[in-house]
Amino acid sequence: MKMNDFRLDGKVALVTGASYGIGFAIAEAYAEAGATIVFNDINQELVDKGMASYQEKGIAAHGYVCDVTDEQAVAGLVKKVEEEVGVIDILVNNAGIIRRIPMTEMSAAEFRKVIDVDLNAPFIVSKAVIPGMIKKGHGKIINICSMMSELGRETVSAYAAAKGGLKMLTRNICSEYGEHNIQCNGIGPGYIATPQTAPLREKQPDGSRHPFDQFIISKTPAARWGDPADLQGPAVFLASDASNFVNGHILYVDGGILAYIGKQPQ
Ligand code: NAP
Ligand code: GCO
Repeated sequence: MKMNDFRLDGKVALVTGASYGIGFAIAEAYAEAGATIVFNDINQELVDKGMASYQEKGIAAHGYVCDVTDEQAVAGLVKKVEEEVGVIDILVNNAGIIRRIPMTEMSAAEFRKVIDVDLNAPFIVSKAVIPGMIKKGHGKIINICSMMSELGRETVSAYAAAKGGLKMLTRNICSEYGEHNIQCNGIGPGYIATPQTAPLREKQPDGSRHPFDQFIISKTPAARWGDPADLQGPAVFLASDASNFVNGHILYVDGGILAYIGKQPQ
């Protein structure tokens, strides 16, 4: 093994939904490792916001507006990227939403929307980039899974169903395209401080921590929320030649949550 195996020089990386949050952090690390960054988001305002953030970091990213649930739009995005930037070597299916609603109060439309973004879209985008990867003779697909790929909790039925499905889609892409030197793995972040989890960390009127915030601290051996930067090293590893024989694996980056029953009463 050479330390260069962890580099991404000469690679084109598409990170979906990467104007901010986890996607942005992963793209930033990929740029640091030498990759050319391509990202999309759902509207021009977010893409512009993302472009400004990348420029602030000295990253010459390529940003595109594209709804990842729209198969035609995704096909058009991949074609445009191939024409303007190059064939995609690394895909991170990061774009995602969550709806926290008790199942019996959730409409089928709300359930379908979460499944559409968090599960159907990774299928759609992966299907669009795999042919180019086969032609190139290599490819890396990284699906951003979740604790909810393994565990349930109240109010996140659609999200857990989607992220559980994404774990198995990861394993199936591995099974179907491994012979083309395409590795498909997942990253399962623990509880990470981003806009998506901001409601779970809101200070209470009396200035105390949100009950869920306290709950997560008690369930995490690291006794802290994760930062998007905690995901950068694992994401670079799974996008690099250093992981060419790692396939179909979900790498949990959770501070130990999945290994821990929770802080016992003192
Ligand atoms: P976030 O802050 O909500 O960012 C998600 C990004 O995806 C946003 O830019 C969002 O745009 C974009 N997006 C949503 N729907 C889209 C669509 N149809 N087409 C294109 N872009 C779309 O989330 P995050 O916390 O960074 O999470 C990123 C990924 O990690 C998600 O898949 C999430 O499920 C997963 N994850 C998060 C955590 C955590 O604790 N934060 C833990 C485990 C897994 P909008 O701003 O318009 O919504
Ligand atoms: C929630 C949180 C989690 C995190 C993440 C944990 O409401 O439980 O949003 O789902 O986003 O998926 O891994």
